[in-house]
Amino acid sequence: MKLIKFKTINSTNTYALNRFQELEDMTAIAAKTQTDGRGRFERKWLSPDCENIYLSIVLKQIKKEFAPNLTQYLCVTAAKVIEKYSVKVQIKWPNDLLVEGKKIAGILCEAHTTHNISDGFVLGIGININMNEDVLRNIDKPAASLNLETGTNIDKQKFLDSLLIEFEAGFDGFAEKGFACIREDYLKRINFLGKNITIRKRDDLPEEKFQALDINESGNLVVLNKEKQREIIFSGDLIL
Ligand code: BT5
Repeated sequence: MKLIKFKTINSTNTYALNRFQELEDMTAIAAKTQTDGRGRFERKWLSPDCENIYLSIVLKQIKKEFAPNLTQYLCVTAAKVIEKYSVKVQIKWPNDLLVEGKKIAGILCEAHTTHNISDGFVLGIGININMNEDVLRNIDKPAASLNLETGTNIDKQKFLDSLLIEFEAGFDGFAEKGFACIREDYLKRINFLGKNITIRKRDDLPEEKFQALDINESGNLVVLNKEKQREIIFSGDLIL
């Protein structure tokens, strides 16, 4: 896997999207710091220069039907790497990794289009591995960092190597079979099935209450709405 490293960049996702045509499939872009790190729905991803992971991967050969599962594939991959440090990770549908209820990583998957046709994806992840405690406390939601969970500084290069190796190792299987090949790994890291949950489908929509039933074969969240009808939720935020 080719890795391009930057000291400072606006956003590794933005860089990869802007240079998509010239970047090879499976190129990874990493930066020490981002000046305009992005979350979903135009939110910000706090990206200070403190040996954290800010990474994007260019993916050009993904079957359309598996594209929505790229985020889940990276969730499982990153969870496995974090767990190597003896830290228990939970996946919060759809794109967060939590440690004891606090967000340690977030994923942003964006489609690249040429003449309105999608020709691939940029899959980005931010992982707090050496976050300064004061910076972490300023995040508007509970956040975690691996160094603070383990009580020791994390070797960033080792973590990054491990993440890229894990990502590549399972990718062909995922590209062929989609969510089916990670479903078990995904399900064992979520803890809200069967429970009453609150979801906001978009920032400008009100919160809605559901009972979480399942993650289906395609990786979508299946819920029971207040009319007791089954509903499939494709995107949104789970509010815990
Ligand atoms: C995400 O969005 O969680 C996706 C984050 C993706 C970041 C990576 S870094 C490399 C690549 N390049 C980019 O520009 N982006 C990707 P979302 O689910 O919308 O969550 C955003 C919310 O997470 C914010 O509104 C804050 O509440 C919280 N947040 C921001 N920075 C954080 C951090 N460093 N650690 C934990 N939580 C954070």
